Amino acid sequence: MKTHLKNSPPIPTPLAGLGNIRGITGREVNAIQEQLGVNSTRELIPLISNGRLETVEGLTPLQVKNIRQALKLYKNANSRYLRWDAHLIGEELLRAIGRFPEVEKVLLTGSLRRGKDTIGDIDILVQLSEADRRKLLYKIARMPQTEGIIAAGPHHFCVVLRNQMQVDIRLATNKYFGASLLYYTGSVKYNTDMDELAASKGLKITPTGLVDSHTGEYVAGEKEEDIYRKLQIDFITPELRENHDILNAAAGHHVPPLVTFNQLKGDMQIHTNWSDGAESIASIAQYLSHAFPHYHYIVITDHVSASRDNHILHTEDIFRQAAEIDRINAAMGYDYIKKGAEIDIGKDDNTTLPDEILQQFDWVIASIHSDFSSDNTSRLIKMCENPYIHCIGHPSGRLIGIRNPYPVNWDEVFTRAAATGTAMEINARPKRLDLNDTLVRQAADKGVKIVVNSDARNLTDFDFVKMGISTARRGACNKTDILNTGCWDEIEKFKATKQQLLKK
Ligand code: DGT
Ligand code: CA
Ligand code: CA
Ligand code: ZN
Repeated sequence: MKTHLKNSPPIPTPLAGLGNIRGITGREVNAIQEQLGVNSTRELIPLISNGRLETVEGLTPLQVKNIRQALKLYKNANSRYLRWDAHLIGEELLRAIGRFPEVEKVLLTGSLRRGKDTIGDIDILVQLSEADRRKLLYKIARMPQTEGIIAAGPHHFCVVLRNQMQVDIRLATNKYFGASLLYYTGSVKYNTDMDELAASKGLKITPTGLVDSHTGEYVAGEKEEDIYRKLQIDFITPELRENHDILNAAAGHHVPPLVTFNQLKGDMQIHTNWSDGAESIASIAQYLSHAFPHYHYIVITDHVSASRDNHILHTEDIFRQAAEIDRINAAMGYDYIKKGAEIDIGKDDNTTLPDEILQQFDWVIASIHSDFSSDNTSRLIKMCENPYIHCIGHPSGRLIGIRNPYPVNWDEVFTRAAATGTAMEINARPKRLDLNDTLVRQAADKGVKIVVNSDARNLTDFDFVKMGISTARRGACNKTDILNTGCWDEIEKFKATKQQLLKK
């Protein structure tokens, strides 16, 4: 039975799932629905580019621009997965498939192996004998993760998982495992460039081997390295395969050495239950000293503010927190835990805490947590010029699939950061990965030091740092580009240099 409340306006039928699209108001939805006859989210996506959005009366050009932006983000978020989510599922599949006795080797390929921020589908390469392929197909079909097999050929199974993720499983024998690994790691552009290089040497790269382009005779293919050797170029690590100049560097034998996770000496952005984290300082210290034994130090950086908001450490409490850190360090026998803070960058380009307070900390990160649409260049530069701020947190402000980065003149910001000795963060939270690979490279080229942090709120978050390291590697960073590969003495030196630079 339908009833209408007296005097209230008719309630429009909501578009299916439309409540989920961030950045489009109910009023805008109604206008679009009434005037364009659009009735589902699916029908909204073409409006990004078909010009019909512009014909809707009552929408200003700015509104149209914002709606288009929101739809683009929505479309991307719903067609690609965050790398972290795909990584967890990919690793689970590797363990499951690797346990089948006929499987000789199994690895991730595609964008997941290259370490992209977002992943379209999971690609897996399995080595086993040709005789065992049918058996493997049956076993994969019966895995608890599998919903169904979409396609199965002699070299390839396409699987849909119960979570609706798609997985391409390619099959190879030992003879051409390396060739398949190279081919299915991609990217497509990289494969085309490699093809050109091979052609110039009378060779051709195929998933079943590097072959002579005239006779088709097999030349190499067991290992990726064998193929690079035959092409007379340096091996190119998967994270660098989307880099424009990498083939030239490989031909000239100057592929840069890249930073590794084991080189990290500490995590420099950690939240505890003093602000918005879930864990106590003691349990974090106990966990990290066992699970990440190569860390020499960790920096506790709760949100600190003079306001009394929830989930923020009030300035009156920083001394109590410091005393707790001292107690735990004393029990551990050395200064493992450093006293840091993450502070907000104010709207007026100022810090939200006075210098007298900032000076109390071993490490201060300044981050933008408000005003995400204006140009934030001057806010970031102002932070670089403060002698007590050491690092800019999640500098671009993007949230993958949710919010685009705010406008910033990066050239100016990185120039000032380098001149003032201010570090830039790679915040490794899966939705952030901020700075991204390209900006990291741009910063490092200017001489800006990069800090890779988990920004953890829970014990399981500390592993995010591994994704942050991939981003650094995609940005071609080596150990010296990353500040937290240094021991604490080097961090103190970095801070002292900043003081010196600002005195000049
Ligand atoms: P994604 O899935 O969108 O995150 O990105 P990828 O790179 O994983 O792309 P995907 O899954 O379509 O294919 C995996 C790799 O297989 C790709 O990076 C390179 C290789 N590949 C796929 N299609 C082609 C093609 O048409 N030509 C060449 N040369 N390689 C291809
Ligand atoms: Ca893929
Ligand atoms: Ca694929
Ligand atoms: Zn933050």
